[in-house]
Amino acid sequence: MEIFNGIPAIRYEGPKSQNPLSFKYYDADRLILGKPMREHLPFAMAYWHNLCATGTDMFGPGTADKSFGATPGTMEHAKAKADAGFEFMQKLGIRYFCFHDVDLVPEDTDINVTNARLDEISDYILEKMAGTDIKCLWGTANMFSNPRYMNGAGSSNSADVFCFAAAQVKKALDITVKLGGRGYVFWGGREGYETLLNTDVKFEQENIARLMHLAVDYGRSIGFTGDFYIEPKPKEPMKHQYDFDAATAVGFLRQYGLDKDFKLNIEANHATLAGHTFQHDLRISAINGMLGSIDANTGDLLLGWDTDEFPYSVYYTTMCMFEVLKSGGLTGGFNFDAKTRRPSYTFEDMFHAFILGMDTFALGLIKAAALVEDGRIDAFVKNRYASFESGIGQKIRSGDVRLKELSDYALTMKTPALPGSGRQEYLESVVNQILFG
Ligand code: XUL
Ligand code: CO
Repeated sequence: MEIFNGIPAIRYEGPKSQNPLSFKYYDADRLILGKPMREHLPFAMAYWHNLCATGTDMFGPGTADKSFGATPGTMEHAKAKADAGFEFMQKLGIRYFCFHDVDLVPEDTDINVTNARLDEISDYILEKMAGTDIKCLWGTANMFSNPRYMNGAGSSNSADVFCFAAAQVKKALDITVKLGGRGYVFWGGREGYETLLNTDVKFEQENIARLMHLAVDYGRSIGFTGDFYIEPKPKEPMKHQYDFDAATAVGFLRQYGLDKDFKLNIEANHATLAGHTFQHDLRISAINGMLGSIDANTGDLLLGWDTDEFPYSVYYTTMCMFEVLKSGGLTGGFNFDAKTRRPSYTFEDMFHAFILGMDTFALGLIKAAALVEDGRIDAFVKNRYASFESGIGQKIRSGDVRLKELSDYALTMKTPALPGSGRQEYLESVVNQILFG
């Protein structure tokens, strides 16, 4: 039975098309730097926003009907959501999905019942996957909504709650492996604190690392060969979240010996909440060999919370794809962790949102490839550090020098020349020329 009646499969029609239900830039087979767009951009649907969220906010109930013809809270509804999701992905040509355990099925007060439901729905989803090219990008456990996690999961003060977190991680890993997931995410939803007056930060961080080690051991024992990811976020829901940003997460993973199994899942809106640009956190991840996957969305700098909007800024997606291309691509993908605005409550809006997101990333990819091919930016950066290519600079790089020698060198110079213009305005105009020229 068709759920999104009247909405056809979305096709590429080119930038001149005025058909709202068509791609203007995302042309799956088009080669960019020798690789088809579909391979550069493994897009994923976030089960939670697309199939579960109705637009509820602090001030009122949802506006969108996501019952898909079934009664919410039932297994019939869980299957209807899967039906809707697969029809949706197929109509858009999206090849991956991401899920939390509780997105798939209603949670029971008895975790054994919830787990049995997860077994049933994952059988059903496997059947739906067969004969399509749709795969699981990553799975995760929701360890932040249930009141038991009010003080965190791995970071909870309660050993019993820690065990529940372990049980959810174990089951979510089972389901991720069953569905062939490429990755497994830890977003530290409430892994943080409100006040130091009641918190042992060192103990909590060690416990989070313990939970992650246990997850890695279990995952590898059941044949999970993919990457584990931390998804950094500085605040919200907690005032202080431990995985503040990419740099913090890299340090944490190294400190606790988790860096061989983990990479980062960088979300644009989380990076800006941390006071960084999206591309900053991508770069920090990439230079540490930990750029794994991306939660593709955008925030609103005027609002300053996690608005999870569909990406619409070609400037930002260009900068993102510039980082991704230079890092050699993702092992994960681009998960639209994004939701339609509350007044965009119709099925058609769900399609418009994904068309917007996919086209914005496709255009960003095209422009980023043009920046790479143009070469002026990379050449400028390389040249900016040219003083380290020879002479004293080269000696510094080779480590073949002592502080006194550098001091003697400086003293004979008396005063150094200025370091050369950063040419920021010129470089920004190069970007504009590539974007709009
Ligand atoms: C919350 C967020 C999550 C994670 C998965 O801000 O981004 O949806 O992506 O738990
Ligand atoms: Co996210």
